[in-house]
Amino acid sequence: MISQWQLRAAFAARLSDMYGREVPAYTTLVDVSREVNEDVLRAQGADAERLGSIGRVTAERHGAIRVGTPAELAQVARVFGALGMRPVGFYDLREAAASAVPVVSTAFRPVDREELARNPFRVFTSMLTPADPRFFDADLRARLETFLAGRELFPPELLALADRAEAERELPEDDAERFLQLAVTAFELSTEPIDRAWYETLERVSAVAADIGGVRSTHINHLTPRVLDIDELYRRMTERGIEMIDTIQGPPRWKGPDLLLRQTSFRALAEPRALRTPDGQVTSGALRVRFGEVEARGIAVTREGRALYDRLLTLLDQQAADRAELARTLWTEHVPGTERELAARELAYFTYHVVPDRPQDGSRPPQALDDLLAQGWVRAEPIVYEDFLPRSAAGIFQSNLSDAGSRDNEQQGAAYDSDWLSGAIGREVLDPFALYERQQSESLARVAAELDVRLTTRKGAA
Ligand code: OOG
Ligand code: NI
Repeated sequence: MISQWQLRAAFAARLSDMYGREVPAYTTLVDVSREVNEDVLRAQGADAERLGSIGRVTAERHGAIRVGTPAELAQVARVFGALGMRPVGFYDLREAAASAVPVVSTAFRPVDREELARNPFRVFTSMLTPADPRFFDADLRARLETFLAGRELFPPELLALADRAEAERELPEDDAERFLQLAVTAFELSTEPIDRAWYETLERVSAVAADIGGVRSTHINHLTPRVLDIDELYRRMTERGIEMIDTIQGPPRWKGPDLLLRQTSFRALAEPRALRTPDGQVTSGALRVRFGEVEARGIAVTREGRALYDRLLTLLDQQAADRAELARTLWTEHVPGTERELAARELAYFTYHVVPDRPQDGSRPPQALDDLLAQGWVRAEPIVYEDFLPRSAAGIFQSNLSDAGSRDNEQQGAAYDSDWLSGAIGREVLDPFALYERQQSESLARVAAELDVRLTTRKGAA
């Protein structure tokens, strides 16, 4: 029997092989990431593994896919459900991007600590919003919805196998093999000729809309390795002559702990695609949609920590000066520079563990978490951020569009939120903060039980 996490790991590995054949620059990105990670590990030793073992980090990938309708998203949820991945978080990129990015997104990922440690594969999944009149008028919306309703992204056999794997949490070897083949194929770039006139109609609104609704299948848009020093990665890729987008999205490089997520990418490459012209001829054209992204992950922040991050971004937006320099200054001024202080001010999430060789002089442990930490009874381990950032995602989308597209901001946008998405796909879209919070409070409960104390934190009882 092949268990869900084995299916997930195998799927991620096969997708990586396929994407490497499709987009060779991705293989370069993976190679350079591995080199950087090895160098960081050599230079920093155990510290380099504070946010994940080198085994996890080396295998770690996130993918990005884009679909057209709630029905398609519900099918995606079944395929990833088979791999033990659940929808987490709601990202509205229509609001986060200045240019036309008419999608809302969630991320499918494992949620349990052990599952994440086994294989943390996640997929940022975006869904087109044809009902949003800022992008699509009534006529285009109707044509788009008809087109989307007439295509099939996932064969019924794949969905049936997925449902079985989700219900039974494993598959017999032969079925697992079949499932993996069908699942990987579903995300392969199709060779079917694209209706050029239709694609161009959508492209005038948004290149993202064309990539999703202009073709009869879906494909992996990018696959992202994790790197331990993204500034160094950026430098080495540039040195190799690969054109990177001009920024690293997310928090700045600074002296304090790594927080949240930093991402950058190389520019989308022209790929040959078959196009059908209005007179029915098939010609060979080229489309630039798929790119290579890389990320560095930091500590998960609490709601308060996130509010602070968003506030600093707003401050940054108000300035025209050198953003990178200013971001560093703002962070140094406003963000605590140590894990201890981040934890004490409840800005970031940690798990707490009783130190096995704690003082054994017969003294009773204190009740305050601060004291337990200071006196060496308990240590704190940072919880890694497993999710995404809407502004960064919008920046990544945007920096890879050659044209801003068109949007009519006079129109009232169609409303979508996390609850809507849950209803549309028939599964609860989970709140990432609640997931981190639970990990932290479970660890505190274990500490309290092991030491037999009534724990107090700065804000009161734990
Ligand atoms: C997704 C862009 C956002 C990320 O990691 O934030 C993204 C897409 O291009 O489909 O990949
Ligand atoms: Ni991505």
